[in-house]
Amino acid sequence: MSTSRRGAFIVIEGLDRSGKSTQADVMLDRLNASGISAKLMKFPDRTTAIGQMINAYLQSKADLDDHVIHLLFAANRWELASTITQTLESGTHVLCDRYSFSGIAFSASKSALKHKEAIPTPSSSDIPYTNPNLSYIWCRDPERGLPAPDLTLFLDISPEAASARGGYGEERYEKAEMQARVREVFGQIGNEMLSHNQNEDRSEPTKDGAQPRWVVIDAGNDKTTVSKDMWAHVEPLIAGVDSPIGRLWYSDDN
Ligand code: FDM
Ligand code: MG
Repeated sequence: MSTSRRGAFIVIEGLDRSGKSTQADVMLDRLNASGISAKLMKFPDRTTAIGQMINAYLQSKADLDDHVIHLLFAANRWELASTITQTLESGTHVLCDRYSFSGIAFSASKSALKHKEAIPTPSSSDIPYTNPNLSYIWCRDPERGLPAPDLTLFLDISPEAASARGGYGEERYEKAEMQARVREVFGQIGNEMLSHNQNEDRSEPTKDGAQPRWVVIDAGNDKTTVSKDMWAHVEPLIAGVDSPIGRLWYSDDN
């Protein structure tokens, strides 16, 4: 790889039990087996002091206000943002299991969604909202300016198919109703990102600074098919990236 090229920042997103962690491991092995330098990161990173607070919340050992836990998840990314940037600049690819999109989707799912018409799955609209203050925009704001992924692979699976994979665990958000709502917000994020996919020149930030590459992968398929589908989007990036690292939802004028 030429020294002027940086690593690619690849995020894997999706509901619980969509296969993110499995697929991230498969991809890391594949890259490393080809002698390509790649680092796997995961959010929440439960090893830091902030991560331990998040862990206690998720395991219901601590109760926190919905705004507070949202900001802790975002802070957990900000405390590792320089590690991401430095790793990419050293020429190593970063694979990331969950990122800002989970941060928005899980918190905003506690609130009513403003743009209902943009949401593809109205299935859980009868579920009461627990916190009307966590608007989509409020949830997105603390993520603004974080290193932007070059590619986000959204592993899409219905909550029904996900729970058929052995059920959810014991953690706070691992409930079918919440997962259905989270999928709706992921749909809204996907629409927002896909609307930028028209912009072919990815070296230029889009109007609101979002990096547009968002790809939906059918995660209901078998493991090998999913890996293959994901790889088709990753392969063009493994020679490295020429453009500077973008910033999420960021532009100079706001
Ligand atoms: N989660 C994850 C959030 O609510 N916000 C975030 O910013 C992130 C990264 O934490 F339910 C939720 C998603 C999931 C829980 O994640 C723990 P893992 O991937 O299961 O550890
Ligand atoms: Mg989990």
